[in-house]
Amino acid sequence: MKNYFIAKSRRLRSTPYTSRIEKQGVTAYSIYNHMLLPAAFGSLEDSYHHLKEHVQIWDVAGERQVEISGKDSAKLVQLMTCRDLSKSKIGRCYYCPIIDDNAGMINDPVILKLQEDRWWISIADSDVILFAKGLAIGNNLNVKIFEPNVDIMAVQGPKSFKLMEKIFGEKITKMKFFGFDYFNFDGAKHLIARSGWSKQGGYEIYVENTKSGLALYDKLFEEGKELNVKPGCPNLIERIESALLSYGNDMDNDDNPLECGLDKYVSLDTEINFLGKDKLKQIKKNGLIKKLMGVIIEAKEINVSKSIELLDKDNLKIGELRSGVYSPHFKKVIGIAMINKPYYNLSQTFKISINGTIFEGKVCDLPFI
Ligand code: THG
Repeated sequence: MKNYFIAKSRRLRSTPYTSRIEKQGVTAYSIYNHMLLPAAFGSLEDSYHHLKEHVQIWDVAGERQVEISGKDSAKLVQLMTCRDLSKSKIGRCYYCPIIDDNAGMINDPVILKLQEDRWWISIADSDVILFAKGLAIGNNLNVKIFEPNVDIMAVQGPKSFKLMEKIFGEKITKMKFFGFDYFNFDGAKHLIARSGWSKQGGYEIYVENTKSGLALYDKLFEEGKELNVKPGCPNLIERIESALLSYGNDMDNDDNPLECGLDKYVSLDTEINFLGKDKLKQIKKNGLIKKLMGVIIEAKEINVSKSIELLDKDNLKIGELRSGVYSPHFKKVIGIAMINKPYYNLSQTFKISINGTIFEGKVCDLPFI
């Protein structure tokens, strides 16, 4: 497969860490929220094994924040998500589907409650700020909405706890999953959450003070030497094995949160008011016409840059593959696919054409591991 260079420009925003990761050997970029997101540091498989054993520092500044503050901020944030935030607490993160009036997915961010009237929506790759502003204007809400200068770096992997303890002390190891707190470094206060887009454990540092943040970036590498720290990025193999969904890849505006298996984050039985609530109730009553499932394919290689059809033995389309990768754990290709009714039951088999060759596969549950 031929690869192409990214023509950098102001529109494809750099991050404060870009010059550092380029010295450290980044080999591929993706674009996320109009910003450079590192996609590889050499071999994907080597990075996967390293992430599962050691600790990595990730430039995930592309996970931009939409700050919503003001008297009606809680009302607006709730209007945007089907997850019940009425009992949400300051100092906690919440994984929340954002949906439109048709219950179609707009985004699947992590929402941080900073104060009763101040929130950060840590977005996946779509322009949530425009949706939020439109809703605020249309509903006459008293809110301020903007993108603050926050550039997240993630510390991920089993040794992330040891590394962060070396710098911030024992207190940081006591933080609960999806909790956040403030920690001082080099004269600045940093919001640090126990979260991240891997299932290997770790933290996300929401850097507002760039100077101190860059000093912290360097300190993490210095202190991490004895823990075999390396630069890294969200890893396609690890995230598919763990079934961390990727907006724009695994799901988009044509899918609703129930089809995406996000039932845990859908509250239809409380009094909260959110866009698409009636539509979701109707969808639930009628049953799903498609569902996001895992698939295992008897192949050793795949590159998914657009949906690939999955066919049954009579060549009828049963669904489409949306992400896929060779998994060293299963020694096969695994993927995330949208499977149509009535085929979304376990062990349904299918055929798939990868680069002109037909392979067999079967449907399975998510997550794989
Ligand atoms: N961290 C932050 N912002 C983000 C992401 C992140 N924005 C973009 C993108 N990632 C949003 N998508 C996800 C998807 C899954 C999770 C987080 C963000 C996640 N899910 C856990 C799971 O599925 O097990 C836990 C969810 C829960 O139980 O609350 O972590 O990574 N800042």
